[in-house]
Amino acid sequence: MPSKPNAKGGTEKDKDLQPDIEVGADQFMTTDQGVKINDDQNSLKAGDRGPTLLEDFILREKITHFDHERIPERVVHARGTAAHGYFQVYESMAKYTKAKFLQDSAAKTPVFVRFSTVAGFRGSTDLARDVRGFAVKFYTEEGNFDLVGNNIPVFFIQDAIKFPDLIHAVKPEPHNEIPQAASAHDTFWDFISLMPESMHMIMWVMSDRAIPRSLRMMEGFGVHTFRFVNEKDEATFIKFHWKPLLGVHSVAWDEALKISGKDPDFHRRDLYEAIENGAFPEWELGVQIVPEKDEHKFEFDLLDPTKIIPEELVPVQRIGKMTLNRNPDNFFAETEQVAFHPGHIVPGIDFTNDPLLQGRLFSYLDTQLSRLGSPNFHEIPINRPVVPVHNNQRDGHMRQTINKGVASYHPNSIGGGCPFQAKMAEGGFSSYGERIDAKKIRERSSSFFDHFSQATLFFNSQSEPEKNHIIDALRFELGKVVREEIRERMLGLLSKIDKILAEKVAAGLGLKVPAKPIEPMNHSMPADADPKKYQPKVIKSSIERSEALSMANTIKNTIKSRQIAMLAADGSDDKAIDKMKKALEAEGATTMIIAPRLGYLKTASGKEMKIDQSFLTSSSVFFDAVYVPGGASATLLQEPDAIHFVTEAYRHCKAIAADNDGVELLEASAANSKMEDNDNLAQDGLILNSPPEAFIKAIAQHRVWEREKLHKVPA
Ligand code: HDD
Repeated sequence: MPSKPNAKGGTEKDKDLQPDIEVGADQFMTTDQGVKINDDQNSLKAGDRGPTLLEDFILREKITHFDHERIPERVVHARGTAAHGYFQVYESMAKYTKAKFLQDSAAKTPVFVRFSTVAGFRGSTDLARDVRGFAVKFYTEEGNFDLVGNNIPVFFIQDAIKFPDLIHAVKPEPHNEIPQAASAHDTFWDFISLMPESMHMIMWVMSDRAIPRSLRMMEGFGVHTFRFVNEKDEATFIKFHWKPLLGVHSVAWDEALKISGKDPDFHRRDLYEAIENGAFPEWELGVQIVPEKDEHKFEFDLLDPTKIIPEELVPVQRIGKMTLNRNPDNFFAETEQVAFHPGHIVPGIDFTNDPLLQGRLFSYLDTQLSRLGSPNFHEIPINRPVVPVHNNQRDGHMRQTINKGVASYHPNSIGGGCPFQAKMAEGGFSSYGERIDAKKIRERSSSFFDHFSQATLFFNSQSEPEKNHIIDALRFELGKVVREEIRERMLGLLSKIDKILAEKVAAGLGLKVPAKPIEPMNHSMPADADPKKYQPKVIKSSIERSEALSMANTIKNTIKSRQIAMLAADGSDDKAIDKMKKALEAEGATTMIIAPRLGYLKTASGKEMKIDQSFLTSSSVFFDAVYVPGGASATLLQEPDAIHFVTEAYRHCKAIAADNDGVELLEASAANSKMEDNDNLAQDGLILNSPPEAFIKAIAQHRVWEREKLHKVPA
């Protein structure tokens, strides 16, 4: 059976990790050989001022280990953070799949999830404009299943052979290693401008999806079409989705830039603290199911990873829930050493011929060999399955398993034929018997040649503020490109998505949209190809808008785990603070007192109140909303940082509440412009002298993006 929580509420995987956990508390310090150390302060010397002796095995061991502490970072997705948890299916999916972890709604399957950015190095900022990796390792009773996805449902390229080109283009440029964790440079846009197949993904990456508010507030996607296979060996096509129960939310670009400087670990910290505070992030697993007979029913190819299946065509069925409830004990041992691989599947799940997926099936095992240094990386505690492993793989660097017996081959008679193969009825994996009758050919199917219709669908599905953010992002990114011909090529491609989009971007760049995109438009073609045959196909999508594509339509009924700043100083109204704090915390939010200095403040009723952060150590960009109680306006108005705090929160479209003379701080800030000529301030997220409920409602809206119409960020 899959794991049931053990006595301490842990999963099978938690139990499996127990023997490898080391705690030094109340223990003697030892060498790696277990010898107790008497002096860890001084090396062994010939006389107290003499040379250090080579004989000092304690010194040598310690320094040697230190010298080898680093391993290569991931070539992509180097920057990441992870958490443990479990997955539970809502009801049996036996009709579609025999995968055991999708059968029993009482069973909890342990998971380990790593979120990441793609382009930046290990130490880069969390808030870079980038795709987020969303990799889930399910430790099932039939072995590990890895769903190695992203927070964007499509990809830049259609064939894995282009992946090294894509990554070389986006990584810092090779001559000067600039810029870090950014796509806003010539090599990236040079490549993209020659690859029209990337246009759909570009729309997503230029949207606010690429700057999430929190890793807990983003969707996840398996991207490729996979297969479910049931007991009768019947297959269906599947797209995997993760839907966050907190909704899908992002920060503003100006915020992202500021957070990158003020707290580059913002997402990592947010995930860690949410879990420590018991606000466990949750996602529902969704699937879009397409019967095999419908494979060719769509105006796009199911095997093309640059396409979604719009939810209007095939709804997403929510089949289970994942909860992340435990932080790793050791970043290196777990988060750094975890090794995902889309090729790790279990009976009941299978691949399709998506050429991007097929290439990935080679890459992951290969990259782990150089990153983790040995074919035995599956034995590292975080990677090993919760079921026993028996096979004839032997030896290699760092082998942990002590295989008994002399027969390390199959068939054998000496070992009684063991380990033996499992029949399918015994859970043996057998690949789905897809019929293939084909000529070997190095080509791309013409069914992959529509590069614009879904880019247009995405753009059309966005709210006005979201569209403006895409335009701003493109102006920024292309504005950082030095070579003008690259900008012009991009404007040509953008005009194929939406004329107004292209014109607005062009205006920001001081350019005109070229009358005709530069031909041939597609450089991703074989040397001998006829360019005419490789031109993108123009298809009009049967769907003009898709609600699910806009974050404006996401869940906005909760403030769980949101961070609220309360600006206070000596004299602040403690009763108002307590009332607001209680109401916000009852809804699952976290509050912090921010004041001109650290220490304690004296409240209106003479009490001492602990200050959590000062204006110097904190910033409005770390918070979702701001509250200014009455009582201390005279002091706060003397603090330019307090006024700036409110101005910035206002310009970043956040909910702001104030009571009594606290309102004066808003009047001294950028919010004042709105207050002069607006009698429906609550709609604008400004909650004055109102009960906490009104503030809670406003915070749940996440942002009042409409504010940008009048007053754009930056603050
Ligand atoms: Fe990949 C890592 C997701 C295309 C080659 N990839 C990696 C990770 C994620 C993805 C989430 C980080 C896993 C972790 O946290 O350790 N990759 C994707 C998605 C793709 C995709 C959703 C397209 C749909 N990737 C892709 C292609 C190739 C690779 C086409 C190569 C042909 N990816 C790798 C890799 C990495 C990797 C080089 C680097 C580190 C690692 O594998 O473990 O093998």
